[in-house]
Parts: sequence; C-alpha cells; structure tokens
Amino acid sequence: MNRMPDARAAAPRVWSHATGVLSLNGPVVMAILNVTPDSFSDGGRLPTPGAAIDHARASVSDGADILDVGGESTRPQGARPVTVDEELRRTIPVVEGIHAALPDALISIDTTKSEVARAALDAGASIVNDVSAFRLDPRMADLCAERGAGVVLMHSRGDVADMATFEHARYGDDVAADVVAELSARVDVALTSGVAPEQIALDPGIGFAKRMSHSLAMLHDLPRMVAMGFPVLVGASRKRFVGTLTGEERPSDRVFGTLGANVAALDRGARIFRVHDVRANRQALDVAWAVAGAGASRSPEPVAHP
Ligand code: PMM
Repeated sequence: MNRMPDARAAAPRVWSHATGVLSLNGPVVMAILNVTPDSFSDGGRLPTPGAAIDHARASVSDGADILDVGGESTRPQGARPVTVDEELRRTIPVVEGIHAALPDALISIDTTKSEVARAALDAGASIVNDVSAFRLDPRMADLCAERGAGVVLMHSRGDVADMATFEHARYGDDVAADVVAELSARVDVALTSGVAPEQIALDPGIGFAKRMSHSLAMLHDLPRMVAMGFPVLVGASRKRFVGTLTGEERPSDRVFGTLGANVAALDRGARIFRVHDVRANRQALDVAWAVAGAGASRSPEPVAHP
C-alpha cells in the first residue's frame, strides 16, 4: 500500500522558528550533537566546544538541516540529572561557536530547562527541543511564545532520571491513542501560553517510557499523530529497539536498522529525523522521498495523435 501521497497531503509544509521558516517539502535531517559525557550512543565523543563545532561543520556538509545541541543525557540505564549551571557550561559555548562559524545554520537546543533554552536562544538557537513537552519546567511555554521559537513537544513520562527507562511504560490496548491524548494536552498548554500552531512540531518519543512493542506501535500508527496537524519529528536513531531487532549490540552498528525505521516513518508522514549518522540518513530519506514523489507528481501520459 502506498501511504505517501496521503501523508504528504496531511502534513504542514512549513515550521516557524525564532529566525525564520523551515520548508518541510522534503525530509528534514536534524543532526545530534550531544555534549554530554554519558549519552547512550555518543557520550563523551565531543569533549570540547571545538570538537563539537567541527562535528557541526561536518554534519552540515553531510546534509544536516538542523543541528541539535544537548547537554543532559536521558540514557536508558537511568540518567543523572545535571544542574542548570553545568548544562549552561556544556551547551552555550557550543551554540555560540556554531553560530559564529556557521551563521546560516539552524540550531536547536535539546533541554527541559527554561534557563538553558533562554541562553541558547540568546546565543543563536532558533528551536527548543523539549523531551518533556513543557512538563518539567512550566516557564518553557511562555519563553517559547515570547521568542517565537520552533518547539518540539516530545511524548515522555516521568523525570529526566527515568523517562528513558520502562518505569512508566504502561499503556492500554491502543498505545497511539494514549500518546496522542497526552501530547494533545501538552499542545493545549503551549497554545494557551501563546505559542503559535506554526511553531509546534510533535514527536512520539521513541524509547521514552516505551518498550519495543510500544515504539513499534507508535511508528506504525504515526499517521494518527500526523493527523493532529503538526509536523512530526522521529528520533529512532541507534535506539534500543533497533538493536533488539537487528542483533547489533553497539549503538554505532545500528545505522542500517535506523535507516529502515526512518524510511518507514517518512512513508507514514514524519518529516523531521533526529539522527547521529547524517550522510546515511540524508541519502536514504532523499531517495525514498524521490520514489514516492515520482508517483504523486507524474505528469499525464502524452496524448497520442493519429
Ligand atoms: N532522544 C534522545 C534525546 N533527545 N529529542 C527528541 N525530540 N526526540 C528523541 O527521540 C530524543 C531527543 C535520546 O537519544 P540520544 O541520547 O541519542 O540523544
């Protein structure tokens, strides 16, 4: 069954952020820049701002549209929350450095803390990626409204220490119905605070309070989240369920499995893909998009004249 034309019709064409508007007329690749010592896949790989800025440059030349800087891990083994000061120390020099080196780069800040989001927006970020969807710091909503920031509202439960564990992974028969209902409540909070609908993107929160069956159900039922009328972002890159399905123990060996998840998600209406392996995802998603578009936009057969 070809789902792509329907999903294309339902998905918004643009996403507004603090410094402009991003076109969604094709897959958008968000490169992960974790400046954390302990992220599950890439912790400790970018120990200095200089290393992070070099990685940002490489990500852009590999085809990244957005650079997502994060200074607090939510690792599945249970994360140790970091203080505001420590998160500021890790992220802000990197945001400043990227903004200076790559002034046209679109930067997002992966944080649940309004102090960090505010400083990052001041330093050149345009998007706030909040894995708690404004649950953990209610001041986030006002800040994003005031600054016109692009906003990622990701589904999760619990706090930073346990949101990527199975502690809160209890759902009824219909996982997508529960997730859509919980995210709708977060959208209401955002809209009530004055965030414009055009600023909002939604994320099912793959691996967050979700066992493999829950993450697979969410990816399968993504069109129901797309039907909420906001762009959908998916963060499946190198995650646990990919390791389970492929037998790859090491996160860095899960690239091929990640491509499978992301191409399936694109087909189901996702438009933004948060990834570690930019070049591989860029190429896979662009080819999948071109194949689907060839069917949707094929010009009529020429009329045969006798
Ligand atoms: N996953 C992680 C961190 N931030 N943000 C969004 N929007 N979606 C995700 O799925 C997501 C995220 C955890 O993975 P990482 O340690 O590889 O960054």
